Amino acid sequence: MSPDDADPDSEPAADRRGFLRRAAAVAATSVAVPVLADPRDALEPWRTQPGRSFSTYGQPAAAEIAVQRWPSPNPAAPGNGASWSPLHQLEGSLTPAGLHFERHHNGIPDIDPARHELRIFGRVRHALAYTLDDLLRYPRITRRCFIECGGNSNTGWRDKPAQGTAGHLHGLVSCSEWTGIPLAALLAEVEPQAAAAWIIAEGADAFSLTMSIPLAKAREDCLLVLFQNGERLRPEQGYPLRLLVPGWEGVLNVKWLTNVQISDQPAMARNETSKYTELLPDGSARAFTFVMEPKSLITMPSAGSRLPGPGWYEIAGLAWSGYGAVSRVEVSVDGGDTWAAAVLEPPVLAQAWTRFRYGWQWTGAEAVLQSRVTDTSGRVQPSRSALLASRGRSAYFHYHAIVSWAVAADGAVSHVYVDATSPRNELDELLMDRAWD
Ligand SMILES: Nc1nc2c(c(=O)[nH]1)N[C@H]1C(S)=C(S)[C@@H](COP(=O)(O)O)O[C@H]1N2
Ligand SMILES: [Mo]
Repeated sequence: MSPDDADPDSEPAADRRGFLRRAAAVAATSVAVPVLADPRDALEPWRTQPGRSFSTYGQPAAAEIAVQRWPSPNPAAPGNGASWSPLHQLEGSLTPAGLHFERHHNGIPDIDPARHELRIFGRVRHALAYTLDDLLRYPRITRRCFIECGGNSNTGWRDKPAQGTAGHLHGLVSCSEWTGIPLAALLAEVEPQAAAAWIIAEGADAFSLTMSIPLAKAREDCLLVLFQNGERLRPEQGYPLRLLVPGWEGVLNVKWLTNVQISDQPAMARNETSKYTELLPDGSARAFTFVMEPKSLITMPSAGSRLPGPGWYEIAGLAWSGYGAVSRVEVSVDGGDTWAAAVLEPPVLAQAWTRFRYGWQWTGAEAVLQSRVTDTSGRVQPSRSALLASRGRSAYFHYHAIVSWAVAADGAVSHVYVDATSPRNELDELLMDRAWD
């Protein structure tokens, strides 16, 4: 073979033999098996004929078809429920659009974008209506942001630890790259009056979700979203237009956005009176609990999986906070007795998911895995007993306590509570039919 024939991608044969020797040498500590024959000798059928041709819109590999959202088993009414994102089967810190969690109160409207309008009116100098074509002419920005339902993780309030996968228990949160128009740009056009203090956003679905948001937040960082992960919004996420309210409760992120009324007071609509208000232990009630607290959980390994045997594992998970960026994640493998810093994988952005990783040598003894996040505001994710003490037993929203996964001697991973006040390992079945907001 002349040097001219050399394929720049192939290693010389001598190096290849060296590689095989080295592979056999590391096999003692690796999870892989030693290579006994040259792997290039046997050709699989897919190497002997041309592959499938091109497609107009790509789909996941056939062998990955089981990676799916988990829809509410018992919708309370047509189109009222949720589908949980399979957090335990995903990697990185962005959610594929097709696996973004869903929460609708009355289904997904089939909106004709040519007839959809955004109207901004109320306490303004100029009430204005925008078509989609109008909106598509404005300058845009892109940012990563999580959206988390205020009811996410709320099986945690139950007396016994619900058994389910990380996605089934905590998957009403997702993180996307959103592109759209800063709401501030359109507010500058309509010119709110001096008395204006709130915006009241309304969706064009049959539920007409109506939510009040302080005008200061609307001006600060709210986004009129047109694109999600590079493509136009999915119908499930609010096509053709949704409001993004960074770091605040999911319900405020009004989908299929059509009306923005500028007001001097909040609407006191259903989801800010009969829902999203909670009695505290001292008898007072809290309302307008906008910001999502710092939260983290280990997604790998997590409940429902089984470690194949003692040895090396990478513990990995997700952390986020509505108050800013993640500043630290600690991992415990002994139920919270000792903690060690996890590695944060860039980018580490405000109000976005941060992936954390931690190397662990499992001896085969029982272990309890936990993660704990601190955010840039200094807030720390609480233990379950601390959260229960501050929020009482009437709480339903904003469960963000440390999550504990127990690893049994046979490698089986389950959900446990480790607080002194909770019965450890007394399992509850997973009943999620009313586990959203
Ligand atoms: N118009 C409208 N907007 C809506 C809802 C709805 O039912 N209708 N559900 C809200 C709730 S409770 C949440 S948690 C988020 C969920 O957003 P997603 O379905 O894109 O994940 O949308 C919010 N926006
Ligand atoms: Mo929600």
